Amino acid sequence: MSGEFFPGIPTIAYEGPKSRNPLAFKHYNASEVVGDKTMKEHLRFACAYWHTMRNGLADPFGGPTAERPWDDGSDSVDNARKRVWAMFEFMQKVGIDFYCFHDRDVAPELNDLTASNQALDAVADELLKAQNQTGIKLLWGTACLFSHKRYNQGAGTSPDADVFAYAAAQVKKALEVTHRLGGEGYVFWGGREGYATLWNTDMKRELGHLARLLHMAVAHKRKIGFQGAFYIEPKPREPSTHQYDSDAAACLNFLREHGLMGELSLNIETNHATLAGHTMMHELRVAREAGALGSIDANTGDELIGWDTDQFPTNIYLTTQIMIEVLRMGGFATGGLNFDAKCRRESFEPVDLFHAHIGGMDAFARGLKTAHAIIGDGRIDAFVKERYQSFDAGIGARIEAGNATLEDCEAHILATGEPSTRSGRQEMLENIINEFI
Ligand code: XLS
Ligand code: NI
Ligand code: NI
Repeated sequence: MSGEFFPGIPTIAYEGPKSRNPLAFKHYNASEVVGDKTMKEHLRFACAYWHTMRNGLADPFGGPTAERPWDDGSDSVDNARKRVWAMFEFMQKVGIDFYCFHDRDVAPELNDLTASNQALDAVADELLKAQNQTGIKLLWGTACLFSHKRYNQGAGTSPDADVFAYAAAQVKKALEVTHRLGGEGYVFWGGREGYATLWNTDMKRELGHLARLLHMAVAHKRKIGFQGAFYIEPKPREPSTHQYDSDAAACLNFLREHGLMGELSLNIETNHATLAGHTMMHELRVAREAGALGSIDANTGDELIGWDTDQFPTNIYLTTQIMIEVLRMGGFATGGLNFDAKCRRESFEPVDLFHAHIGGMDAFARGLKTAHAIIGDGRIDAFVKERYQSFDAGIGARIEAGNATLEDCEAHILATGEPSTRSGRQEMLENIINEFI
């Protein structure tokens, strides 16, 4: 492939921790083996089409700043086709093997559904060509059900059945295109599936409709033979006051209530965890322990700004915690680490896309190695195991097995007296973690 879009920027190489070259990896060494797999196989990085190619970097106080010389700014299909090659040149140079997109990132929304679908097909032809030429694959696709004016009061949860039907038609097409491109997954992020005020909202009906949309998608998936995974992505608010998929626990409850458990797993995003008032590790743990951790949107938020600022992850504690949860679930199956992240408005040059992704990849390489070392060391796991050992025998084992009654517990305490509790040792454990970072 020619270096037409990012001239002067080489393919990014691993140069090791002593390198001072900003356009090199210091820690991410794709072929290096950590445990049973290479870094590349563990991390399964993906690049987000919407941020990398389509985000002009505007904020609520100012317009776009991003310089993207290959983009003529038009909504033409030709411009959309050209962007495909800029995206793939970028991914090849930075060494990322997967990408993710919304229907409306890759192709323009035109006058009606037929024209929009045709545009999407035309760009999909180009994407397929680029995939075949480079070996880059689609991690997941999705439909944008939140930008167009018609979705101002939601898509699957709109009070208007015609809007629901439009959203369903868009999901149908996006799913078919994802299937055609060999996508390994498909994401449902309920961009505006929530409410601005309860005074105009029938919450029960809206939630029922959202479940119908997902059941329709599951049925269509079977019909067309799409083998990829379905994910639901929690986010508590923004743009709505409340979004129904507010966190991992709420999503799991929704899936269980509507008979969708097993059909969808979760795509957990760091900045959304922050907005929900949780740590990323909490969200991942909740999803993993329900057997429903599917994929990750790897970004981070600014703790001082209450928005989904979608920054690149550079914090080693964060990436370590994430990789501990990923390793404990036995690694990704169809999922991966999708950089759902954008450069800052101040970082508007094309080369900044490289610095951003290099930083995220290096941070995750360190997180992977650190997590692997912590698990291998075993002190944390041994501590946790020991902490619960009173449930391994005696009254504890009977409680866990469901063989103890309130009377049994009373009899036990009458015989043994006041329990002697032990320290949780939080500080000691935090010190152990710091030995590895
Ligand atoms: C927005 C979401 C979005 C999803 C895909 O906050 O993170 O980008 O990942 O629709
Ligand atoms: Ni996301
Ligand atoms: Ni987000």
